[in-house]
Amino acid sequence: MATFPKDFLWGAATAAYQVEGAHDAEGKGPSIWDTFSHLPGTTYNGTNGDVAVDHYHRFREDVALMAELGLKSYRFSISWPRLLPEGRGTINEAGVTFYSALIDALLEHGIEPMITLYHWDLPQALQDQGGWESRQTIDAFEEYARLCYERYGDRVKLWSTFNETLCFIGFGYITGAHPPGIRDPARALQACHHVFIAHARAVAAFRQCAIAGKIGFVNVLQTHTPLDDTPANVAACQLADGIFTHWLYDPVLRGEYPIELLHLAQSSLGAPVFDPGDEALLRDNVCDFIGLNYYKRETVAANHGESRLQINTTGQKGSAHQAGNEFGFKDLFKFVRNPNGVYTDWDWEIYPQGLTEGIMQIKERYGDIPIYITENGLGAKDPIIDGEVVDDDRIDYLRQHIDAVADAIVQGADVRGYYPWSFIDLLSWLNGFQKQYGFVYVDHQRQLARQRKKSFFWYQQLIRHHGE
Ligand code: BGP
Repeated sequence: MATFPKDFLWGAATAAYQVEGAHDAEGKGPSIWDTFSHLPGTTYNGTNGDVAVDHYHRFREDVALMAELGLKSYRFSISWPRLLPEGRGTINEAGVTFYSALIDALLEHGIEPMITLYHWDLPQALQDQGGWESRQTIDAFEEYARLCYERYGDRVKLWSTFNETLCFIGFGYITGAHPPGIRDPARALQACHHVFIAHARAVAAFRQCAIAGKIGFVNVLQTHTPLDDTPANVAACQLADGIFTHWLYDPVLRGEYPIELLHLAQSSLGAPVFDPGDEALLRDNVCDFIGLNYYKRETVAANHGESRLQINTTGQKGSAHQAGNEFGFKDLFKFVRNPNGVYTDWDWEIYPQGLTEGIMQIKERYGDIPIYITENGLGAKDPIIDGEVVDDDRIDYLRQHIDAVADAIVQGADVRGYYPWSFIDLLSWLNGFQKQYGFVYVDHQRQLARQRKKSFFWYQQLIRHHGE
């Protein structure tokens, strides 16, 4: 019997800001990433998505490559300020038409579109009015979601509301490395709560509009393991699970926060504050499916030192784990090097088994929820030999992780699709263009010419044989 279900979706993923470019074309409004990336010192070597890989103008060429690759599905995000330059109100029809044409091109090639409504590029106009800390952004998100359902709901069946609260709230409001660059845990919790409410409202609207499809949420899946079995490190690891996983999955899959952590947060930080009706909204609008973005596991130890919130954005191996430099929160936990681990140049542990373990942990806590692996991939500086991009390490990485998905399916998990990150080399938020993930190489010295990598042909064969 074949491991992967007959209609399993072999896909690939991208996000608007990282591929589209055309940052001010045809009526698009600025997003917080347009503003932030233009501030000195915010990104790797000042890179930004002004042009990115110009997918906005080259999407037909890119979709033709997706078809050649044999993709069954393509996950992409919509740029909110391209549709609604002010975040709400006036509609930019040129933006609406762009995604409509993209969807049609995908469908013509038999590629199922999977839309992410929010992959971090909030309209700057909404940030100026408080961003996710303001409940008005919840109303604006519902308006934006309804516009997308109205214009694309006749053709698109797979939708997710948000991508990775852990990253855009964590980096945006705790470490300050992403816009809006705030460092305040209480404000982070309140902003995050508003995201959950915006999600619930968008799910309710989806069901009201009777869209013939499914709607979910995409989260980071990061497995944690204690450095050793000392009680302090085991407790630190449980806390990391609670904050990085349960806090972010429970509200969208169970319709409530993990209660002990909620009480702890409210008593120590005074957040999140609920409005009347919030509890019912969460309870009544849980997801149809969950999207999991898996890259790495973290080894966890108790942290008796100060908070350190830097990550490796240079690709200089080992820098994240130098003594005293480890990412961690004072008195809570820190992420340390696993002495037996295999790491990428960005100090991300390569641990395929963690994908099986993580999927099974989700199944155990949340029951038989349909699962899509919405991101998974290797960030690397790919070797070029005689003009060919020979990304053997990426092939090894993906092969092992696809095996890990197969193991989870054999163990009874309902995994319905796998979307490597990324379809094409694109802008990494803080790491510029040097951290490559794609099946397709983009030559920045030759007018962004596309070139198939070795992994392209490998994945093409894998899809042809349905992963067997
Ligand atoms: C996820 C994001 C993606 C992508 C990926 C790789 O967190 O959803 O947008 O960027 O990580 O991350 P990075 O580019 O930092 O290596």
